[in-house]
Amino acid sequence: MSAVISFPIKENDIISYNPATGEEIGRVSAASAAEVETAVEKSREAFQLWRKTSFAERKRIIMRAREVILDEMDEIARLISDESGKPVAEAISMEIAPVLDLMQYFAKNAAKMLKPEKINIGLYALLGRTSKIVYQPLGVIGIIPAWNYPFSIPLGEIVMALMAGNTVVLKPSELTPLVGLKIGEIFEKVNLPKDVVQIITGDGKTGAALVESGVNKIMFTGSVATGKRIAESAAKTLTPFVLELGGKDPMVVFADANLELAAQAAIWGAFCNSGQSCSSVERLYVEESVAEKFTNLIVEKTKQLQQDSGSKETTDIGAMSSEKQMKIVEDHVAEFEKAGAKILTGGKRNVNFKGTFFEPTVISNATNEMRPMQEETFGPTLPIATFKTEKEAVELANDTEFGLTASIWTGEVKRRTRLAEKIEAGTVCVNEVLYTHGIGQTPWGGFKNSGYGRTHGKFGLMELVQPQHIHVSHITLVPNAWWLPYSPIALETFRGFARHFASGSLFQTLKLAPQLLRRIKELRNK
Ligand code: TXE
Repeated sequence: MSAVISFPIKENDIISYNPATGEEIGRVSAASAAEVETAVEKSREAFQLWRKTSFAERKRIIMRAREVILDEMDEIARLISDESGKPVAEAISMEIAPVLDLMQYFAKNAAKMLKPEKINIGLYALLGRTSKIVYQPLGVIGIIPAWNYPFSIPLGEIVMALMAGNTVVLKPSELTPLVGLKIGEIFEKVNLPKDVVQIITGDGKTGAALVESGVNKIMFTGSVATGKRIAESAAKTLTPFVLELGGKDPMVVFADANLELAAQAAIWGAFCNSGQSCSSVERLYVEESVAEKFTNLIVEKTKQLQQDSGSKETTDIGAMSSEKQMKIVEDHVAEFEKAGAKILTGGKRNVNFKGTFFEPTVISNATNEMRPMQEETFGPTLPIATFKTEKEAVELANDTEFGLTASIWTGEVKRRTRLAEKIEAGTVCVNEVLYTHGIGQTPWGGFKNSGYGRTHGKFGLMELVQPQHIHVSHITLVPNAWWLPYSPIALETFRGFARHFASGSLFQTLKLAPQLLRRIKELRNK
Protein backbone atom coordinates (compact mmCIF):
# COMPACT_ATOMS: atom_id res chain seq x y z
CA MET A 1 0.00 0.00 0.00
CA SER A 2 1.58 3.24 -1.05
CA ALA A 3 0.86 6.54 -2.73
CA VAL A 4 2.27 6.36 -6.18
CA ILE A 5 4.13 9.13 -7.93
CA SER A 6 2.80 8.37 -11.36
CA PHE A 7 5.38 10.01 -13.52
CA PRO A 8 8.88 9.84 -12.13
CA ILE A 9 11.74 11.30 -14.09
CA LYS A 10 11.86 9.60 -17.46
CA GLU A 11 12.57 12.33 -19.98
CA ASN A 12 14.30 15.56 -19.21
CA ASP A 13 11.34 17.74 -20.09
CA ILE A 14 11.32 20.26 -17.26
CA ILE A 15 14.41 21.59 -15.52
CA SER A 16 14.06 22.99 -12.05
CA TYR A 17 16.49 25.83 -11.27
CA ASN A 18 17.52 27.45 -8.02
CA PRO A 19 16.57 31.08 -8.68
CA ALA A 20 19.18 32.30 -6.19
CA THR A 21 22.09 30.73 -8.08
CA GLY A 22 20.72 29.87 -11.50
CA GLU A 23 21.90 26.30 -10.95
CA GLU A 24 19.92 23.28 -12.02
CA ILE A 25 18.56 21.32 -9.07
CA GLY A 26 16.62 18.59 -10.84
CA ARG A 27 14.72 17.43 -13.90
CA VAL A 28 11.27 15.95 -14.28
CA SER A 29 9.16 14.79 -17.16
CA ALA A 30 6.10 16.60 -18.44
CA ALA A 31 3.11 14.27 -18.39
CA SER A 32 1.24 14.02 -21.69
CA ALA A 33 -2.53 14.29 -22.01
CA ALA A 34 -2.73 10.47 -22.24
CA GLU A 35 -0.71 10.08 -19.04
CA VAL A 36 -2.97 12.59 -17.30
CA GLU A 37 -5.98 10.58 -18.39
CA THR A 38 -4.47 7.37 -17.03
CA ALA A 39 -3.74 9.07 -13.71
CA VAL A 40 -7.32 10.30 -13.47
CA GLU A 41 -8.67 6.81 -14.27
CA LYS A 42 -6.49 5.28 -11.56
CA SER A 43 -7.64 7.99 -9.18
CA ARG A 44 -11.25 7.15 -9.94
CA GLU A 45 -10.63 3.51 -9.06
CA ALA A 46 -8.83 4.47 -5.86
CA PHE A 47 -11.78 6.72 -4.97
CA GLN A 48 -14.13 3.74 -4.77
CA LEU A 49 -12.10 2.41 -1.84
CA TRP A 50 -10.98 5.67 -0.28
CA ARG A 51 -14.52 7.06 -0.02
CA LYS A 52 -15.40 4.11 2.22
CA THR A 53 -12.60 4.75 4.74
CA SER A 54 -13.64 6.09 8.12
CA PHE A 55 -12.78 9.58 9.32
CA ALA A 56 -10.65 7.91 12.00
CA GLU A 57 -8.56 6.14 9.34
CA ARG A 58 -8.12 9.33 7.30
CA LYS A 59 -7.15 11.20 10.45
CA ARG A 60 -4.57 8.55 11.35
CA ILE A 61 -2.87 8.91 7.95
CA ILE A 62 -2.86 12.71 7.98
CA MET A 63 -1.47 12.80 11.52
CA ARG A 64 1.28 10.39 10.47
CA ALA A 65 2.10 12.57 7.48
CA ARG A 66 2.49 15.47 9.95
CA GLU A 67 5.05 13.42 11.84
CA VAL A 68 7.03 12.78 8.65
CA ILE A 69 7.03 16.52 7.87
CA LEU A 70 8.17 17.35 11.40
CA ASP A 71 10.98 14.79 11.15
CA GLU A 72 12.12 16.18 7.81
CA MET A 73 11.30 19.85 8.47
CA ASP A 74 14.75 21.31 7.74
CA GLU A 75 15.26 19.22 4.63
CA ILE A 76 11.82 20.20 3.28
CA ALA A 77 12.42 23.87 4.13
CA ARG A 78 15.70 23.76 2.26
CA LEU A 79 14.06 22.23 -0.81
CA ILE A 80 11.29 24.86 -0.78
CA SER A 81 13.91 27.58 -0.47
CA ASP A 82 16.14 26.14 -3.18
CA GLU A 83 13.32 25.80 -5.66
CA SER A 84 11.40 29.02 -4.95
CA GLY A 85 14.11 31.39 -3.72
CA LYS A 86 12.42 32.23 -0.41
CA PRO A 87 14.38 32.25 2.88
CA VAL A 88 14.31 28.95 4.82
CA ALA A 89 12.89 31.01 7.69
CA GLU A 90 9.80 31.76 5.58
CA ALA A 91 9.61 28.20 4.28
CA ILE A 92 9.12 27.17 7.91
CA SER A 93 7.09 30.12 9.24
CA MET A 94 4.85 30.67 6.22
CA GLU A 95 4.52 27.18 4.76
CA ILE A 96 5.45 24.28 7.02
CA ALA A 97 4.08 25.56 10.34
CA PRO A 98 0.73 26.79 8.94
CA VAL A 99 0.12 23.62 6.94
CA LEU A 100 0.93 21.43 9.97
CA ASP A 101 -1.69 23.39 11.87
CA LEU A 102 -4.20 23.00 9.04
CA MET A 103 -3.50 19.26 8.95
CA GLN A 104 -4.24 18.71 12.62
CA TYR A 105 -7.32 20.94 12.43
CA PHE A 106 -8.97 19.14 9.52
CA ALA A 107 -7.80 15.70 10.70
CA LYS A 108 -9.49 16.28 14.04
CA ASN A 109 -12.54 18.27 12.92
CA ALA A 110 -13.61 17.12 9.45
CA ALA A 111 -15.85 14.38 10.88
CA LYS A 112 -17.71 16.93 12.98
CA MET A 113 -17.86 19.48 10.14
CA LEU A 114 -19.25 16.89 7.71
CA LYS A 115 -21.67 15.21 10.11
CA PRO A 116 -25.13 14.66 8.61
CA GLU A 117 -27.41 17.57 9.54
CA LYS A 118 -31.14 17.58 10.17
CA ILE A 119 -32.95 20.38 8.39
CA ASN A 120 -35.79 22.21 10.03
CA ILE A 121 -38.49 21.99 7.36
CA GLY A 122 -40.97 24.05 9.31
CA LEU A 123 -44.65 23.14 8.88
CA TYR A 124 -43.84 20.26 6.52
CA ALA A 125 -42.82 18.38 9.68
CA LEU A 126 -46.53 18.45 10.64
CA LEU A 127 -47.16 16.40 7.53
CA GLY A 128 -44.86 13.69 8.90
CA ARG A 129 -41.73 14.39 6.90
CA THR A 130 -38.08 14.79 7.82
CA SER A 131 -35.08 16.09 5.88
CA LYS A 132 -31.39 15.74 6.39
CA ILE A 133 -28.20 16.63 4.54
CA VAL A 134 -25.36 14.18 4.11
CA TYR A 135 -22.06 15.31 2.62
CA GLN A 136 -20.85 13.09 -0.22
CA PRO A 137 -17.29 13.32 -1.55
CA LEU A 138 -16.96 14.64 -5.10
CA GLY A 139 -14.54 12.08 -6.54
CA VAL A 140 -11.24 13.05 -8.16
CA ILE A 141 -9.94 16.53 -7.32
CA GLY A 142 -7.43 18.10 -9.73
CA ILE A 143 -5.12 20.54 -7.95
CA ILE A 144 -3.15 23.10 -9.98
CA PRO A 145 -1.18 25.44 -7.73
CA ALA A 146 1.31 28.22 -8.47
CA TRP A 147 4.94 28.36 -7.40
CA ASN A 148 4.76 30.99 -4.67
CA TYR A 149 3.71 28.66 -1.80
CA PRO A 150 4.56 25.36 -3.47
CA PHE A 151 4.25 23.25 -0.31
CA SER A 152 1.52 24.71 1.89
CA ILE A 153 -1.11 25.59 -0.72
CA PRO A 154 -1.31 22.22 -2.51
CA LEU A 155 -0.73 20.18 0.64
CA GLY A 156 -3.48 22.04 2.51
CA GLU A 157 -5.90 21.42 -0.36
CA ILE A 158 -4.90 17.73 -0.55
CA VAL A 159 -5.52 17.25 3.17
CA MET A 160 -8.98 18.81 2.99
CA ALA A 161 -9.84 16.79 -0.13
CA LEU A 162 -8.72 13.53 1.50
CA MET A 163 -10.53 14.17 4.76
CA ALA A 164 -13.70 14.73 2.73
CA GLY A 165 -13.23 11.32 1.07
CA ASN A 166 -11.87 12.41 -2.32
CA THR A 167 -8.79 11.32 -4.20
CA VAL A 168 -6.33 13.80 -5.73
CA VAL A 169 -4.24 14.38 -8.83
CA LEU A 170 -1.80 17.23 -8.21
CA LYS A 171 0.07 19.05 -10.96
CA PRO A 172 2.65 21.27 -9.27
CA SER A 173 3.93 24.43 -10.96
CA GLU A 174 6.67 23.84 -13.53
CA LEU A 175 8.88 26.16 -11.42
CA THR A 176 8.58 23.99 -8.30
CA PRO A 177 8.02 20.37 -9.40
CA LEU A 178 10.42 18.88 -6.84
CA VAL A 179 8.43 20.29 -3.93
CA GLY A 180 5.34 18.74 -5.54
CA LEU A 181 7.06 15.36 -5.76
CA LYS A 182 8.14 15.72 -2.13
CA ILE A 183 4.46 15.96 -1.14
CA GLY A 184 3.88 12.65 -2.96
CA GLU A 185 6.82 11.10 -1.13
CA ILE A 186 5.41 12.12 2.26
CA PHE A 187 2.16 10.29 1.55
CA GLU A 188 4.08 7.32 0.24
CA LYS A 189 5.95 7.11 3.55
CA VAL A 190 2.72 6.87 5.52
CA ASN A 191 1.32 4.13 3.27
CA LEU A 192 -1.57 6.09 1.87
CA PRO A 193 -3.41 3.56 -0.32
CA LYS A 194 -2.23 3.37 -3.91
CA ASP A 195 -3.26 6.19 -6.28
CA VAL A 196 -5.19 8.15 -3.66
CA VAL A 197 -2.72 11.01 -4.18
CA GLN A 198 -0.83 11.17 -7.47
CA ILE A 199 1.62 13.84 -8.55
CA ILE A 200 1.93 14.56 -12.27
CA THR A 201 4.61 17.00 -13.23
CA GLY A 202 4.34 19.28 -16.23
CA ASP A 203 3.68 22.82 -17.40
CA GLY A 204 0.55 24.63 -18.51
CA LYS A 205 -0.18 21.99 -21.16
CA THR A 206 -0.30 19.24 -18.54
CA GLY A 207 -2.46 21.53 -16.39
CA ALA A 208 -4.83 22.12 -19.31
CA ALA A 209 -5.06 18.34 -19.88
CA LEU A 210 -5.98 17.86 -16.22
CA VAL A 211 -8.77 20.42 -16.55
CA GLU A 212 -10.09 18.59 -19.64
CA SER A 213 -9.76 15.12 -18.11
CA GLY A 214 -13.17 15.02 -16.48
CA VAL A 215 -11.99 15.36 -12.87
CA ASN A 216 -14.79 16.23 -10.47
CA LYS A 217 -13.35 19.57 -9.41
CA ILE A 218 -10.37 21.79 -10.15
CA MET A 219 -8.67 23.75 -7.37
CA PHE A 220 -6.52 26.38 -9.09
CA THR A 221 -4.13 29.02 -7.76
CA GLY A 222 -2.48 31.39 -10.20
CA SER A 223 -3.01 34.34 -12.49
CA VAL A 224 -6.33 35.86 -13.54
CA ALA A 225 -5.52 35.13 -17.20
CA THR A 226 -4.96 31.40 -16.57
CA GLY A 227 -7.96 31.32 -14.23
CA LYS A 228 -10.16 32.58 -17.07
CA ARG A 229 -8.73 29.99 -19.47
CA ILE A 230 -9.51 27.26 -16.92
CA ALA A 231 -13.07 28.53 -16.42
CA GLU A 232 -13.62 28.50 -20.18
CA SER A 233 -12.21 25.01 -20.62
CA ALA A 234 -14.01 23.60 -17.56
CA ALA A 235 -17.32 24.90 -18.92
CA LYS A 236 -17.12 22.38 -21.77
CA THR A 237 -17.42 19.45 -19.35
CA LEU A 238 -19.25 21.39 -16.62
CA THR A 239 -16.33 20.68 -14.31
CA PRO A 240 -16.70 22.83 -11.20
CA PHE A 241 -13.71 24.84 -10.01
CA VAL A 242 -12.31 27.07 -7.31
CA LEU A 243 -10.07 29.88 -8.53
CA GLU A 244 -7.61 31.55 -6.18
CA LEU A 245 -6.28 34.40 -8.29
CA GLY A 246 -4.29 37.54 -7.81
CA GLY A 247 -4.58 40.52 -5.54
CA LYS A 248 -3.65 44.19 -5.34
CA ASP A 249 -4.17 44.35 -1.64
CA PRO A 250 -4.41 47.74 0.06
CA MET A 251 -3.11 48.64 3.51
CA VAL A 252 -4.77 51.74 4.95
CA VAL A 253 -3.00 53.49 7.82
CA PHE A 254 -4.77 56.17 9.86
CA ALA A 255 -2.92 58.79 11.89
CA ASP A 256 -4.21 57.26 15.13
CA ALA A 257 -2.62 53.84 14.42
CA ASN A 258 0.47 52.53 16.18
CA LEU A 259 2.78 53.77 13.41
CA GLU A 260 5.83 51.86 14.55
CA LEU A 261 3.90 48.57 14.45
CA ALA A 262 2.17 49.46 11.18
CA ALA A 263 5.55 50.19 9.55
CA GLN A 264 6.92 46.82 10.67
CA ALA A 265 3.78 45.11 9.37
CA ALA A 266 3.97 46.96 6.06
CA ILE A 267 7.49 45.85 5.26
CA TRP A 268 6.73 42.24 6.16
CA GLY A 269 3.46 42.37 4.23
CA ALA A 270 5.10 43.86 1.16
CA PHE A 271 8.48 42.12 1.12
CA CYS A 272 8.10 38.61 2.58
CA ASN A 273 8.51 35.97 -0.11
CA SER A 274 9.93 38.86 -2.20
CA GLY A 275 6.40 40.22 -2.47
CA GLN A 276 5.18 37.10 -4.24
CA SER A 277 2.09 36.46 -2.15
CA CYS A 278 -1.40 36.92 -3.52
CA SER A 279 -2.23 38.79 -0.32
CA SER A 280 0.94 40.87 -0.09
CA VAL A 281 0.62 44.60 0.51
CA GLU A 282 0.70 46.04 -3.00
CA ARG A 283 -0.69 49.52 -2.22
CA LEU A 284 -0.22 51.52 0.96
CA TYR A 285 -2.47 54.49 1.76
CA VAL A 286 -1.44 56.61 4.73
CA GLU A 287 -3.26 59.60 6.25
CA GLU A 288 -1.59 62.72 4.95
CA SER A 289 -0.85 64.25 8.36
CA VAL A 290 1.52 61.38 9.28
CA ALA A 291 2.67 60.41 5.80
CA GLU A 292 6.19 61.82 6.09
CA LYS A 293 6.86 60.36 9.51
CA PHE A 294 5.44 56.96 8.50
CA THR A 295 7.29 56.84 5.19
CA ASN A 296 10.58 57.63 6.92
CA LEU A 297 9.99 54.80 9.37
CA ILE A 298 9.40 52.39 6.48
CA VAL A 299 12.47 53.50 4.53
CA GLU A 300 14.67 53.23 7.62
CA LYS A 301 13.47 49.69 8.34
CA THR A 302 13.71 48.60 4.71
CA LYS A 303 17.35 49.69 4.51
CA GLN A 304 18.17 47.32 7.36
CA LEU A 305 16.88 44.20 5.56
CA GLN A 306 19.44 41.57 4.58
CA GLN A 307 19.10 40.31 1.05
CA ASP A 308 20.87 37.05 0.30
CA SER A 309 20.41 33.43 -0.68
CA GLY A 310 17.34 31.91 0.97
CA SER A 311 19.45 29.07 2.36
CA LYS A 312 21.16 31.42 4.87
CA GLU A 313 19.47 31.62 8.24
CA THR A 314 19.84 35.40 8.49
CA THR A 315 18.38 36.21 5.08
CA ASP A 316 15.34 38.49 5.16
CA ILE A 317 14.70 38.82 1.44
CA GLY A 318 15.60 36.01 -0.92
CA ALA A 319 15.50 35.66 -4.69
CA MET A 320 12.42 36.10 -6.83
CA SER A 321 11.03 32.96 -8.40
CA SER A 322 11.97 33.66 -12.00
CA GLU A 323 13.42 36.08 -14.49
CA LYS A 324 9.92 36.50 -15.95
CA GLN A 325 8.66 37.73 -12.60
CA MET A 326 11.66 40.09 -12.23
CA LYS A 327 10.85 41.69 -15.59
CA ILE A 328 7.31 42.53 -14.40
CA VAL A 329 8.76 44.21 -11.31
CA GLU A 330 11.34 46.14 -13.35
CA ASP A 331 8.61 47.30 -15.72
CA HIS A 332 6.38 48.46 -12.83
CA VAL A 333 9.17 50.35 -11.08
CA ALA A 334 10.16 52.09 -14.33
CA GLU A 335 6.51 52.97 -14.95
CA PHE A 336 6.17 54.43 -11.43
CA GLU A 337 9.17 56.67 -12.04
CA LYS A 338 7.93 57.74 -15.45
CA ALA A 339 4.55 58.66 -13.96
CA GLY A 340 6.15 60.91 -11.32
CA ALA A 341 6.46 58.68 -8.25
CA LYS A 342 9.70 58.74 -6.23
CA ILE A 343 11.90 55.69 -5.54
CA LEU A 344 13.06 56.18 -1.95
CA THR A 345 15.13 53.02 -1.62
CA GLY A 346 15.84 49.98 -3.79
CA GLY A 347 14.32 50.15 -7.25
CA LYS A 348 16.65 47.82 -9.09
CA ARG A 349 18.00 44.31 -9.52
CA ASN A 350 20.57 43.45 -6.85
CA VAL A 351 23.69 42.91 -8.93
CA ASN A 352 25.67 41.46 -6.04
CA PHE A 353 24.08 38.13 -6.89
CA LYS A 354 23.89 35.93 -9.96
CA GLY A 355 20.27 34.97 -9.37
CA THR A 356 16.99 36.85 -9.62
CA PHE A 357 17.24 39.27 -6.68
CA PHE A 358 15.30 42.51 -6.68
CA GLU A 359 15.98 45.03 -3.94
CA PRO A 360 13.13 45.78 -1.53
CA THR A 361 11.74 49.00 -2.96
CA VAL A 362 9.82 51.82 -1.30
CA ILE A 363 8.04 54.28 -3.58
CA SER A 364 6.32 57.53 -2.51
CA ASN A 365 3.96 59.92 -4.33
CA ALA A 366 2.09 57.03 -5.92
CA THR A 367 -1.46 57.59 -7.14
CA ASN A 368 -4.18 55.22 -8.29
CA GLU A 369 -3.93 56.64 -11.81
CA MET A 370 -0.51 55.01 -12.24
CA ARG A 371 -0.70 51.68 -14.09
CA PRO A 372 1.29 49.64 -11.51
CA MET A 373 -1.24 50.71 -8.83
CA GLN A 374 -3.84 48.71 -10.78
CA GLU A 375 -1.89 45.68 -12.10
CA GLU A 376 -0.57 42.96 -9.83
CA THR A 377 3.19 43.44 -9.36
CA PHE A 378 3.97 40.32 -7.33
CA GLY A 379 7.36 41.62 -6.29
CA PRO A 380 9.15 43.43 -3.44
CA THR A 381 7.71 46.90 -4.02
CA LEU A 382 5.82 49.12 -1.58
CA PRO A 383 4.15 52.09 -3.28
CA ILE A 384 2.80 54.69 -0.86
CA ALA A 385 -0.07 57.10 -1.54
CA THR A 386 -1.85 59.47 0.84
CA PHE A 387 -5.45 60.29 1.79
CA LYS A 388 -7.17 63.02 3.79
CA THR A 389 -10.51 61.53 4.85
CA GLU A 390 -11.94 58.14 5.80
CA LYS A 391 -14.26 58.27 2.77
CA GLU A 392 -11.33 58.91 0.45
CA ALA A 393 -9.38 56.02 2.02
CA VAL A 394 -12.23 53.59 1.33
CA GLU A 395 -12.62 54.84 -2.25
CA LEU A 396 -8.90 54.47 -2.96
CA ALA A 397 -8.75 51.00 -1.41
CA ASN A 398 -11.76 49.81 -3.44
CA ASP A 399 -10.55 51.34 -6.70
CA THR A 400 -9.25 48.04 -8.13
CA GLU A 401 -10.43 45.03 -10.10
CA PHE A 402 -9.13 42.79 -7.30
CA GLY A 403 -10.48 42.04 -3.83
CA LEU A 404 -8.50 39.37 -2.04
CA THR A 405 -7.48 40.86 1.30
CA ALA A 406 -7.16 44.34 2.79
CA SER A 407 -5.64 45.73 5.93
CA ILE A 408 -6.78 48.70 8.02
CA TRP A 409 -4.69 50.23 10.78
CA THR A 410 -6.41 52.43 13.34
CA GLY A 411 -6.52 53.00 17.07
CA GLU A 412 -10.19 54.01 16.97
CA VAL A 413 -12.33 51.08 18.08
CA LYS A 414 -15.56 52.06 16.28
CA ARG A 415 -13.76 52.74 13.01
CA ARG A 416 -12.45 49.17 12.95
CA THR A 417 -15.75 47.49 12.09
CA ARG A 418 -17.38 50.53 10.47
CA LEU A 419 -14.67 50.59 7.84
CA ALA A 420 -13.95 46.88 7.49
CA GLU A 421 -17.40 46.17 6.05
CA LYS A 422 -17.02 48.94 3.46
CA ILE A 423 -13.91 47.38 1.95
CA GLU A 424 -14.51 45.06 -1.01
CA ALA A 425 -12.27 42.12 -0.14
CA GLY A 426 -12.69 38.47 0.86
CA THR A 427 -10.69 39.09 4.04
CA VAL A 428 -10.30 42.40 5.85
CA CYS A 429 -7.75 42.50 8.65
CA VAL A 430 -7.72 45.25 11.24
CA ASN A 431 -4.30 46.02 12.72
CA GLU A 432 -2.99 42.88 11.01
CA VAL A 433 -1.69 42.06 7.60
CA LEU A 434 -1.41 39.19 5.08
CA TYR A 435 -1.19 36.17 7.35
CA THR A 436 -4.73 34.73 7.57
CA HIS A 437 -4.07 32.13 4.88
CA GLY A 438 -2.12 30.56 7.73
CA ILE A 439 -5.29 30.14 9.80
CA GLY A 440 -6.82 26.97 8.37
CA GLN A 441 -10.07 27.59 10.24
CA THR A 442 -10.87 30.78 8.32
CA PRO A 443 -12.17 30.99 4.74
CA TRP A 444 -9.78 32.11 2.02
CA GLY A 445 -10.91 33.59 -1.27
CA GLY A 446 -11.50 36.80 -3.10
CA PHE A 447 -14.16 39.26 -4.19
CA LYS A 448 -14.15 40.59 -7.76
CA ASN A 449 -11.35 39.31 -10.03
CA SER A 450 -9.45 37.77 -7.12
CA GLY A 451 -11.28 34.54 -7.56
CA TYR A 452 -14.19 32.26 -7.25
CA GLY A 453 -15.06 29.97 -4.36
CA ARG A 454 -13.19 29.46 -1.11
CA THR A 455 -10.43 27.30 0.30
CA HIS A 456 -9.87 26.72 4.04
CA GLY A 457 -12.35 26.76 6.88
CA LYS A 458 -15.83 25.30 6.69
CA PHE A 459 -16.53 27.06 3.38
CA GLY A 460 -13.37 25.55 1.90
CA LEU A 461 -14.27 22.05 3.05
CA MET A 462 -17.76 22.47 1.58
CA GLU A 463 -16.17 23.08 -1.84
CA LEU A 464 -14.90 19.49 -1.69
CA VAL A 465 -18.19 17.74 -1.03
CA GLN A 466 -21.64 17.66 -2.54
CA PRO A 467 -24.50 18.09 -0.13
CA GLN A 468 -27.10 15.38 -0.62
CA HIS A 469 -30.61 16.01 0.64
CA ILE A 470 -32.44 12.95 1.97
CA HIS A 471 -36.16 13.52 2.50
CA VAL A 472 -38.39 10.92 4.10
CA SER A 473 -42.17 10.86 4.39
CA HIS A 474 -43.08 8.80 7.42
CA ILE A 475 -46.76 8.67 6.46
CA THR A 476 -47.28 5.84 4.05
CA LEU A 477 -51.07 5.44 3.95
CA VAL A 478 -52.39 8.84 2.91
CA PRO A 479 -51.96 10.54 -0.51
CA ASN A 480 -50.65 14.09 -0.73
CA ALA A 481 -53.29 16.80 -1.10
CA TRP A 482 -51.44 18.30 -4.08
CA TRP A 483 -51.44 15.11 -6.18
CA LEU A 484 -53.66 14.46 -9.19
CA PRO A 485 -56.51 14.56 -10.02
CA TYR A 486 -57.52 18.20 -9.41
CA SER A 487 -61.05 19.37 -8.58
CA PRO A 488 -62.90 22.35 -7.07
CA ILE A 489 -62.07 20.93 -3.58
CA ALA A 490 -58.41 20.70 -4.64
CA LEU A 491 -58.38 24.30 -5.82
CA GLU A 492 -59.89 25.54 -2.58
CA THR A 493 -57.27 23.53 -0.64
CA PHE A 494 -54.44 25.06 -2.69
CA ARG A 495 -55.82 28.56 -1.99
CA GLY A 496 -55.67 27.59 1.67
CA PHE A 497 -52.06 26.48 1.25
CA ALA A 498 -51.20 29.85 -0.25
CA ARG A 499 -53.08 31.84 2.41
CA HIS A 500 -52.38 29.83 5.56
CA PHE A 501 -49.71 27.12 5.25
CA ALA A 502 -47.34 29.36 3.28
CA SER A 503 -47.52 31.99 6.04
CA GLY A 504 -45.25 29.76 8.12
CA SER A 505 -47.63 30.25 11.05
CA LEU A 506 -48.94 27.18 12.90
CA PHE A 507 -52.00 29.10 14.06
CA GLN A 508 -52.88 30.05 10.45
CA THR A 509 -52.23 26.53 9.23
CA LEU A 510 -54.61 24.98 11.74
CA LYS A 511 -57.39 26.89 9.95
CA LEU A 512 -56.62 24.76 6.92
CA ALA A 513 -57.21 21.42 8.67
CA PRO A 514 -60.93 20.87 7.79
CA GLN A 515 -60.32 21.72 4.10
CA LEU A 516 -57.28 19.45 4.01
CA LEU A 517 -59.27 16.55 5.43
CA ARG A 518 -61.99 17.10 2.77
CA ARG A 519 -59.37 16.98 0.05
CA ILE A 520 -57.67 13.83 1.38
CA LYS A 521 -61.01 12.11 1.70
CA GLU A 522 -61.73 13.06 -1.90
CA LEU A 523 -58.42 11.58 -3.07
CA ARG A 524 -58.87 8.36 -1.11
CA ASN A 525 -62.26 7.84 -2.72
CA LYS A 526 -60.84 8.14 -6.25
O1 TXE B 1 0.91 31.79 -13.16
P1 TXE B 1 0.03 30.82 -14.02
P2 TXE B 1 2.41 32.28 -13.40
C1 TXE B 1 0.02 35.95 -10.68
C2 TXE B 1 1.17 36.94 -10.57
C3 TXE B 1 2.13 36.44 -11.58
C4 TXE B 1 1.24 35.91 -12.65
C5 TXE B 1 1.83 34.85 -13.54
O2 TXE B 1 0.72 38.22 -10.94
O3 TXE B 1 2.94 37.46 -12.09
O4 TXE B 1 0.16 35.35 -11.94
O5 TXE B 1 2.33 33.76 -12.77
C6 TXE B 1 -0.67 26.19 -14.59
N1 TXE B 1 -4.52 25.22 -17.82
N2 TXE B 1 0.06 34.91 -9.69
O6 TXE B 1 2.79 32.45 -14.81
O7 TXE B 1 0.46 30.82 -15.45
C7 TXE B 1 0.81 26.36 -14.43
O8 TXE B 1 1.50 25.25 -14.93
C8 TXE B 1 -4.26 24.69 -16.62
C9 TXE B 1 -0.84 35.03 -8.59
O9 TXE B 1 3.23 31.35 -12.65
O10 TXE B 1 -1.36 31.18 -13.70
C10 TXE B 1 0.92 26.53 -12.92
O11 TXE B 1 0.88 25.27 -12.27
N3 TXE B 1 -3.18 25.04 -15.88
C11 TXE B 1 -0.93 33.81 -7.79
C12 TXE B 1 -0.34 27.31 -12.54
O12 TXE B 1 -1.22 27.11 -13.64
C13 TXE B 1 -2.36 25.96 -16.38
C14 TXE B 1 0.20 32.91 -7.72
C15 TXE B 1 -0.12 28.81 -12.30
O13 TXE B 1 0.43 29.38 -13.44
C16 TXE B 1 -2.58 26.54 -17.66
C17 TXE B 1 1.01 32.90 -8.90
C18 TXE B 1 -3.73 26.14 -18.38
N4 TXE B 1 -4.05 26.66 -19.55
C19 TXE B 1 0.92 33.87 -9.82
N5 TXE B 1 -1.58 27.43 -17.89
C20 TXE B 1 -1.65 33.87 -6.48
N6 TXE B 1 -2.94 34.13 -6.47
O14 TXE B 1 -1.09 33.59 -5.44
C21 TXE B 1 -0.77 27.41 -16.81
N7 TXE B 1 -1.22 26.51 -15.91
